[in-house]
Amino acid sequence: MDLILEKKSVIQILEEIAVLLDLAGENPFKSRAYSNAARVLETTGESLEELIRSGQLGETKGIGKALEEKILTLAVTGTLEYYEKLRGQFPPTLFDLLKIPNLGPKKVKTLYSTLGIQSLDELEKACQARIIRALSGFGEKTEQRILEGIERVRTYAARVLLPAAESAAQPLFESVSSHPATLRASLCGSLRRRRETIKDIDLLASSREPGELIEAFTGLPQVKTITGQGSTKASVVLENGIASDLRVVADDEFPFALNYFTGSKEHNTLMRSRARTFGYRLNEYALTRENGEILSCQNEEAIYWALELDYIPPELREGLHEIGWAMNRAVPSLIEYGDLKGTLHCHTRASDGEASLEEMAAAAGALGYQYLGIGDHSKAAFYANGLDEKRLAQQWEEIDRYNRQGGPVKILKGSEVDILRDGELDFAEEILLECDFAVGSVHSQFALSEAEMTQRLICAIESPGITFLGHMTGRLLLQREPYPVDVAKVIDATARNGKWIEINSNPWRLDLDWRACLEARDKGVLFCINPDAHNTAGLADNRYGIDVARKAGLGREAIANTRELNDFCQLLKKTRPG
Ligand code: DGT
Ligand code: CA
Ligand code: ZN
Repeated sequence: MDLILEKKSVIQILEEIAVLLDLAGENPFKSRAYSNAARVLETTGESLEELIRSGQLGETKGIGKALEEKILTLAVTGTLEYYEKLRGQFPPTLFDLLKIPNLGPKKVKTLYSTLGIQSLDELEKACQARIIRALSGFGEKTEQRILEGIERVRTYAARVLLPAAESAAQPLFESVSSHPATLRASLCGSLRRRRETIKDIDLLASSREPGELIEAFTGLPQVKTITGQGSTKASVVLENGIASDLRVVADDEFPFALNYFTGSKEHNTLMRSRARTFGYRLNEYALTRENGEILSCQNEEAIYWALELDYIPPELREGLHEIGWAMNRAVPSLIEYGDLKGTLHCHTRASDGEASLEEMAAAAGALGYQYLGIGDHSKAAFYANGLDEKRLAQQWEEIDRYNRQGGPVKILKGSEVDILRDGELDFAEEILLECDFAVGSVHSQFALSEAEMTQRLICAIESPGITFLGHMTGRLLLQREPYPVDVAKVIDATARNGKWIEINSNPWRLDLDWRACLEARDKGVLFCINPDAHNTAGLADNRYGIDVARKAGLGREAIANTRELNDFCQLLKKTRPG
């Protein structure tokens, strides 16, 4: 049987139907049936094809006859009249309101049915006119929070995650750099600095025939609309909605333009004032002496050297410590993409992962890793099919068997154990101490005060069995702000207890943030870069974690998992008492 929609899309539509039913003011049981069904599909290990082919779909707990039919229709035809009709009842811009934090379908329905509010702009105006606070169930505080939420939705919508920008940029860069009229080409801007989110793709090239390059760029198949076109610059919007600029300069200007358009703006400001201390003028075209004489620079390195600075890698150019480092010949030597010897915090099919132990291990081996730490969820994470003590013990047997047979990597036993509301852990201490490592993570009860959340995390990191906290601040980039927590205090507690800090490489998380890492390193804390992978492809996300470490200014020595297996295991033991 050929399915038009994959499981993921079916789940998404079921969830959307649940929201639409809430918006329509239907009986809450109805919408809960759809969100339950979505959950069930999400957590079952079996593929949608298998479920349908074996006739098990309708038998599955939480999926009745009516739902079975709808799921079948969706999967096979790609559409569902019931869903389309529901959707058609509301203006499409109304769904933007649901992206505002803490504004659920019920409140959106009130806004729509009592005031006819259909869009973010209309809601913003109503808030500014102080109309919203008068609605029942709202109030002055809610009104204020909605205004802040609208701001956030707009910022989120204006940016994309690094991997999305990277894969959109790759073909553009290849086309430009391989064009016969191109002398040199580079990515610039936030993408070259490896920022976690990106507004637009900045490209730079040098050429003797800029017009030809501009023509070729605007004519690329990925380009949807041309928003600006001159003789040396073009701005476009790509099919996927991301904007991109190409600038073309003369080849002797290339290093200066590269430096300027890589930024950041803050770094540029510091570079210009550094130039002024020598009586020079620096801009995007040249470095000039007071008498107008031009200092030629063949490449970017030469610009830094002309200003008596060490070369500064793009990742560090955020206007923080880098100029001071470069003046003192103290630019750190950063961890490189190939430096990891293994990784921890990966999931398998035992909880909410998609691959088996063996498949994950084989994929880790293919990346050149020597060890792979499995950290499936614990029982409190029931929605992720978390393991109880018995299933954990079974997994350990499986791991022992694997390690005895000898595969490409050594598998380390671990757990991603839920941190409960009060900071207690979901497994007893002796179980955690039997693991090779344990990740403590918050997956529920986010709405605590900063003091409570900080205490909760400190309590967890003080537990002898814990190696590090998973995704310490809980943020989801462009989706969810971090929970309120005093990161400095948690880092202090981590240092005091000889524990590590995770750099979670999942591109939605990149948590701990690079801005907070240096302070932790200076307190002597070690880091571990982990993909939090839920399938074999996810292991490769570690490159984004390495970007974070590089932006933080971390070298190989600060990262525990740059060590060979034996040294790494020694370090792991040091996180434990005794
Ligand atoms: P983004 O696009 O928000 O992800 O971040 P960037 O850094 O790519 O920013 P963008 O695209 O606006 O500009 C690219 C670079 O051009 C920026 O990193 C530094 C330089 N630049 C842009 N505007 C200014 C400015 O007003 N002053 C200075 N000094 N540099 C600027
Ligand atoms: Ca940019
Ligand atoms: Zn996790």
